[in-house]
Amino acid sequence: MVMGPTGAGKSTLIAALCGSREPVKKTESVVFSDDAVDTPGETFDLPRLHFVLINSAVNSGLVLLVSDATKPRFFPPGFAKAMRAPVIGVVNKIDAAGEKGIDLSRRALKVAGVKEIHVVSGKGGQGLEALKGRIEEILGRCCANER
Ligand SMILES: Nc1nc2c(ncn2[C@@H]2O[C@H](COP(=O)(O)OP(=O)(O)O)[C@@H](O)[C@H]2O)c(=O)[nH]1
Ligand SMILES: [Mg+2]
Repeated sequence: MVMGPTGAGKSTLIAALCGSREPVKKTESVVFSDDAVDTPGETFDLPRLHFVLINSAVNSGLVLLVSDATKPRFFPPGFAKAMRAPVIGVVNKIDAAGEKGIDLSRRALKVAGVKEIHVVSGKGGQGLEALKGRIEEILGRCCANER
């Protein structure tokens, strides 16, 4: 399951990890597919909707918490600890971010209680192989079908 602020690149990241060529559209609801559970950023941006994320994640084996390094924002302290599944932090959009943004994103994820952090670009492809390897280690697979 993938969660994080609106526009952080969550849907683009799922498409890149799973080799989808479909154009990425705005995510209007929690979308359960064979590959992953994608979530609208609004469920993250509005703290009163955090229960949606926590409930939707109960059957997930892994949560990716995505931070946009071009627009780093702090997460609620300890947010990751509300999840039953292990949480991997993803610093995204490093193709377009500077060192400072990447560093702030890392710090934001740490404040959220995340221990393991991957630094990637869903669009440019940097870091995706390593992230995919970790997902496979934890879940036994990354995507439903390698396309
Ligand atoms: N530069 C850059 N832009 C990205 C990256 N990933 C996504 N975007 C752009 O960020 C915007 C939001 O992406 P989307 O995947 O819909 O974000 P979501 O709301 O988190 O699902 C789109 O305009 C994407 O093209 C990335 O790795 N680098
Ligand atoms: Mg989306």
